[in-house]
Amino acid sequence: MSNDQLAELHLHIEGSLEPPLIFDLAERNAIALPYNDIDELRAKYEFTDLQSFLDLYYANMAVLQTAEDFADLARAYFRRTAQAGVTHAEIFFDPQAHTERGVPLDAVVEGLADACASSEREFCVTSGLIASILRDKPVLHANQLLDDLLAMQAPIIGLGLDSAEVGYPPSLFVDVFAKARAEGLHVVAHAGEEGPPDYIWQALDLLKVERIDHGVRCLEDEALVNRLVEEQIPLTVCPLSNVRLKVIDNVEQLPLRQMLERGLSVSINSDDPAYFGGYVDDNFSALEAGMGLTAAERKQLAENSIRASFVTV
Ligand code: ES4
Ligand code: ZN
Repeated sequence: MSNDQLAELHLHIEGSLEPPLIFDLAERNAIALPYNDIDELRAKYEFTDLQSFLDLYYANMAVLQTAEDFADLARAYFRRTAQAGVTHAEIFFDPQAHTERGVPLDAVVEGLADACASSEREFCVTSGLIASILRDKPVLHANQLLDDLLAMQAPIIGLGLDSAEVGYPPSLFVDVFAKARAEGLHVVAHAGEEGPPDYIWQALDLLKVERIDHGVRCLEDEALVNRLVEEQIPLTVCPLSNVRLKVIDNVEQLPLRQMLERGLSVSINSDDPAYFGGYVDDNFSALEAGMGLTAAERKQLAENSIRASFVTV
């Protein structure tokens, strides 16, 4: 692996929807926004916890209507993440957040897949799509979503689990994850962001996930840390996200050095860059400023990201 390879493994494409694009798409689709201008919208970007962010994140998606909108969204992400030094991206999307608004699943998938193909040529970023289940919606909807994706032979590499965590344990989704695995999809889940270490155990033992998204609360459970180290289960950590959602007070509080020294396979990711103060490069800069991240640590994190990726590039 060359030193200049870097993968982003934890990125919600809808979380890369920047305020200027929200206004452009609102105009294109004749959608009335409840804000007069970008500054008024930006004033809403103060979050107290995960749910306060999710409320705005889902509301802003109203402007995403057509395959072209999804393609424009993803192309803007690829352009920016290429500048950040990312060479490979495994991208979450939230199909239920769109189908429940009446947007056809194939418009979402077609737009995103088009952008993935054109961006590989234009920006030299390889990619894969991971459909993510909204865990705070009925389990039946998750089963239906997977069936629909399989029926349309959607070009996805995996299945994920996101949205409001506490109260929606991985155990609810055993059947849909078993089916996804049987169909040859990779499986990952958000766990241990706001939820307890037990949710990480469940994601591993019940859903048999290959990576944990966030997972920072694993440090509360020594036996769990041992397991994650032994099996080299990757943790896709998102420092600026954790700060903006008040999981931690500042990036210095993230025990990243301790995690690396302990042998955990950690990578650095932007999660929802339009909402949390930046892309992967901004996350690395914050770590350099906040905890004096060294060049060797940075190299280790980049190597971890490539090793943890699903697509051989
Ligand atoms: C998310 Cl930060 C975060 N956590 C859980 N679900 C999400 N969906 C988009 N961003
Ligand atoms: Zn996330």
